[in-house]
Amino acid sequence: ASKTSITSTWMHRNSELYLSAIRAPFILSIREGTLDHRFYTRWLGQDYLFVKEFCRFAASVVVKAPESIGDEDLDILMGGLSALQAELLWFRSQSVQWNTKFEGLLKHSVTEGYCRLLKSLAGPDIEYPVIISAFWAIEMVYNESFATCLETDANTPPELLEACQRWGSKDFKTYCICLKRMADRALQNAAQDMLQKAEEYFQEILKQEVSFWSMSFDDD
Ligand code: HMH
Repeated sequence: ASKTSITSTWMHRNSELYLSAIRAPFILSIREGTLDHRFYTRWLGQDYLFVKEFCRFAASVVVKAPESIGDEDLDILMGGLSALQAELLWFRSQSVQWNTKFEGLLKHSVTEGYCRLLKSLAGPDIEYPVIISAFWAIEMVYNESFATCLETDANTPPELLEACQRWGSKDFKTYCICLKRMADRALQNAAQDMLQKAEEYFQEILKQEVSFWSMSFDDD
């Protein structure tokens, strides 16, 4: 008999927080076609700074992965690193398209806080089941968020479609589902205290995502 997976249990147990992370006013206003372009370029710059730290975090997932994960799972992780390289290039091309400079851009305190969380997850005291489930959570929030901007009744303006497709596409969803399976497989054999630690990080990630969207949507 198949049981509900651990990651699905977390989503149900933290549904209020989860919903606030994937239905942020920032995302809803893209979907409605009302997002102020200043907010988009602010998000763009801060997310670029975030993604540069996220590259180090993703590399740490590979470092922590046990040999037992198998070839397909290693391919998924390496595909993720490769996609991040393309993402860095995309951010830089967006900065040209939107006429906004990344040089000298400073991290907002919210970005700073989220990057600090990434660094602590990449640290030596964090085990693979904890970091692989954090990896899934971070990618899943962006997928679920941007996917709503691609629904048939969405009014997403054409100039924002590229961003929405980057994270909201079917391909990215498939990647997230693969990460979710990897997380659940790793968590299956984890002790109770590690499961609890992993769920606490899951909650912390959702809170950081809510703050990140709010920062992007706020008037200074
Ligand atoms: C803040 N969360 C944030 N930025 C991202 N680019 C992702 C998640 C997913 O890649």
